[in-house]
Amino acid sequence: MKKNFKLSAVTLATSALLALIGATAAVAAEPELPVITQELVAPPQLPPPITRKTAAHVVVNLTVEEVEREIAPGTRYTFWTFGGTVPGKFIRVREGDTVELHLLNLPDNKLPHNIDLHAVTGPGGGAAQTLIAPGNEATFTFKALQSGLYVYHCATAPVGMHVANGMYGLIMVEPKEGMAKVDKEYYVMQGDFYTEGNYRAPGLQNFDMQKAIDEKPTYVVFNGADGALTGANSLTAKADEKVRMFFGVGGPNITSSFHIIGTIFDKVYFEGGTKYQENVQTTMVPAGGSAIVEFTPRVPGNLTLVDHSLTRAFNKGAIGLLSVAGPDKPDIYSKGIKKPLTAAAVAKVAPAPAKAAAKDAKPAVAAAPSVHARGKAVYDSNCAVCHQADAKGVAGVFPPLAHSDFFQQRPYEMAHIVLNGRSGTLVVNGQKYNGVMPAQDLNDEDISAVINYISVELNEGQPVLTPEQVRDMRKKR
Ligand code: HEC
Ligand SMILES: [Cu+2]
Repeated sequence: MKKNFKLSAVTLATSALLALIGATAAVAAEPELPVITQELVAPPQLPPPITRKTAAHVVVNLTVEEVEREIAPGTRYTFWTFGGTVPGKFIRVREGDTVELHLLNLPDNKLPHNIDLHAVTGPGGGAAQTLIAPGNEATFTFKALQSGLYVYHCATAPVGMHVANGMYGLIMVEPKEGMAKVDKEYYVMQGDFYTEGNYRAPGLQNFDMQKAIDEKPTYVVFNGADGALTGANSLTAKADEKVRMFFGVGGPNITSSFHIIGTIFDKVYFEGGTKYQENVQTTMVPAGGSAIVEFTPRVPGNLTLVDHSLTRAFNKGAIGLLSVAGPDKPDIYSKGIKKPLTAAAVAKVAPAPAKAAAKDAKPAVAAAPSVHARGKAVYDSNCAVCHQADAKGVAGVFPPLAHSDFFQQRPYEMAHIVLNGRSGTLVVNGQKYNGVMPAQDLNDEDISAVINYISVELNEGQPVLTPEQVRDMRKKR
């Protein structure tokens, strides 16, 4: 089986080479290919683009290392790695190259491991040839027949566990004509991790097989740790530089909705293949898959890498930063202005029902809906952040303002709370609260409008307050 594969690979390679080189076909067959040793660097860095125009015999020495290190600040985990890093060391070859892969399983490791490269044409992708116990070295060769960005991973049983512990990386098979020049290249992979303790629970955490089977990751992170690409580890670029990111998902389970907040991908070589889509916001990358994204930051500041399945980003670690340096460009991105709404501005954007009624009505009648609109605007921009957009609150944290028995008992007194803030215990609809509501910096009209809005629209009550009454309350304070 192995022999057959090798034979046919050589035949194919020879004909491919001849086809490529055409007239200058005096070029040698495989045994005479120049031998190059693959340079291995730690992610997010990777070997430079290939400049040679002919095939080579590339020797790759990958060492499996089982290492204990932080998965989050103060949380340790035992990773299994290709080359000591998660993701494993990036391999970069050229279409038509012969790759001689050496896998070393260090004597101090506890388990057998192997490698399956998706860039290989042949059953198992090298898994059988490289399955070795600690203290051994395995070697096999394959011809990189098809260009693309491919995932490699350990394929030793239980495979899901080996991958979940960090055993994956990327191999780029560059097309024969090479890749377009860019200013910066980065290497990022997303992976899901399953620990017995909760997210950021301190100490050494064991792998949790049941959580893995249930596909309920404790961590979803870039480059093997919460914070691997933030703070001092942030990626960097200058405005107007062309950035290429080789992005992969090791998994074992979770598909990424890969997005960078604050930029648009100029090009996405989706699924790591040879075609690209332009002007993309978010690209979906499956477990065991990849994408090459290219973009050009234009203005200074932080771009944020996320899995746009956002609780993974904000609650499981899938966040990275790319810090962009350069001068401000207000024509592309301005700093913006914020100011309170005036009654006239609100009247302009008053909802349709008011307009219909106002058509042939007297001004006095039209005033009520605009006050209502103002109350809603004040609510949306000042209260909704805590009491929620639907005013139902958050049980035990922020009391509801809609259907609040507390509010309904003395609605007019609620202006005191808005003016002065409130803390201490309080019971709304039978639920106890003990929070802090900060005093709201609003004028008399706004306070009257928001209280009347809450009373009429959210509690089936009457308007209860005029701006003058609020002004009097303010004086008494
Ligand atoms: C920063 C969060 C926050 C904001 C913003 C906020 N509130 Fe509150 N609010 C609270 C908390 C917390 C309580 C409960 C305080 C306590 O436990 O004593 C509360 C209580 C109240 C209550 C009494 C309880 C009830 O449910 O009837 C009213 C009325 C109220 N807020 C109105 C408002 C209005 C109107 C606004 C906007 C103008 C607003 N709040 C903005 C946090 C907030
Ligand atoms: Cu393994």
